[in-house]
Amino acid sequence: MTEGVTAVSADVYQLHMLIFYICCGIAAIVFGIMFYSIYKHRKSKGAVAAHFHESTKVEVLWTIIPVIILIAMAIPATKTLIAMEDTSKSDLTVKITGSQWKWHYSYFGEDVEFFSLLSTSQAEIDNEAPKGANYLLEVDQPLVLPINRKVRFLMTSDDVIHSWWVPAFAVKKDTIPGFINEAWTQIDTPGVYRGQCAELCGRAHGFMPIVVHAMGEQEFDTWLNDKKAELALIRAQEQAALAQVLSIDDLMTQGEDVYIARCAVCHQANGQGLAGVFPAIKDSPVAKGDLDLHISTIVNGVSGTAMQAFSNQLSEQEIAAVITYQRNAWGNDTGDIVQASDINQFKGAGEQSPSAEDQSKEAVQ
Ligand code: HEC
Ligand SMILES: [Cu+2]
Repeated sequence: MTEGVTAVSADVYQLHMLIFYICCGIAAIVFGIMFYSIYKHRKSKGAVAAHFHESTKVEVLWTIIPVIILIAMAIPATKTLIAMEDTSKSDLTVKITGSQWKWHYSYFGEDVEFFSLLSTSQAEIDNEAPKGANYLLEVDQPLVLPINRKVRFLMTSDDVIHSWWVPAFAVKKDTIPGFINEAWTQIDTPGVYRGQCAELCGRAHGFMPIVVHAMGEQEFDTWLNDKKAELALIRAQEQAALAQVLSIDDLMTQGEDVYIARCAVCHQANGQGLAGVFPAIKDSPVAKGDLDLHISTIVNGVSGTAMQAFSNQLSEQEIAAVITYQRNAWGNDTGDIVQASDINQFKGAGEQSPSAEDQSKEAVQ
């Protein structure tokens, strides 16, 4: 157990040690008396057992003493628990969304949001390269937080239950689909803190770590402004990409990158999926068949399955590239080329005609 870098984590640590020492004390007294009695009054010394029943004095004592000990432990424990739940008067709110298998961070009212994905290379995982110091505990984009400010977390999930756990903050909270949990932290020391998903959430549960960069307040403000500018630029580039027509080679290169980063965890790098769990893309009827169904599968996902909607996770350009890649890699060879504008058009058409969900709602009404 770590003392951590927040007031709450220090309290939790102290509480743990206090109760641990109380347990040790009780054990020493109880076992001490027991072993002493066994030794001192042993049969070989001619000890004769006393025959008596009911001693009100002793019974009252062995009820009252533990009750006092329990109350003495409950008071500090309750204080710490109440402090952990008190998310009021926060300076910054970050929404954390878990999904298979990555974290999404969104800074409230700041127009800054991004995904945070495992950055350990597949070669390290496959034992083909030496493992780095932060093996499976490193991400492409860490959560950045200021020190000395109260940060409130709102936690939810897109699919199954995950749990956001950073031991140094003593924050460990389940993220539950359709439900928002709250937690908070106020970090004392700048640094890099690592954690993991702590709820068994499927095949790549061990591959969705958490990394938090805690920095000085001014440094954080600068970072936030830079990030805003960076994201605005990316959005502008995405807008510009809608008008671009890329060659099949460019689409295949970009598509392969997107596929490896975002799809291979389920459908596998060789496109062959995992039998019975994740369908193969090689020779897939979807990847070789109707284009609209293929686009829809990625944009809208397949509801009720692990195939999530990538509409808000990838840009139109990235979706176009990965679809082109899937339709032409591994001998799929359809020769189809999909451009960002096609994806944009598909999304636009979807907005005009009522979706399947709306239709079913109407049917119910
Ligand atoms: C978390 C696991 C997961 C990830 C990540 C994932 N998929 Fe899927 N995908 C699935 C599952 C499960 C299905 C089967 C859905 C069903 O039952 O129809 C599927 C189905 C598909 C299909 C239809 C295949 C067929 O023959 O039925 C395509 C195409 C596809 N995914 C493309 C993608 C692309 C592109 C990406 C990355 C941008 C991706 N998937 C990422 C789990 C995943
Ligand atoms: Cu998880």
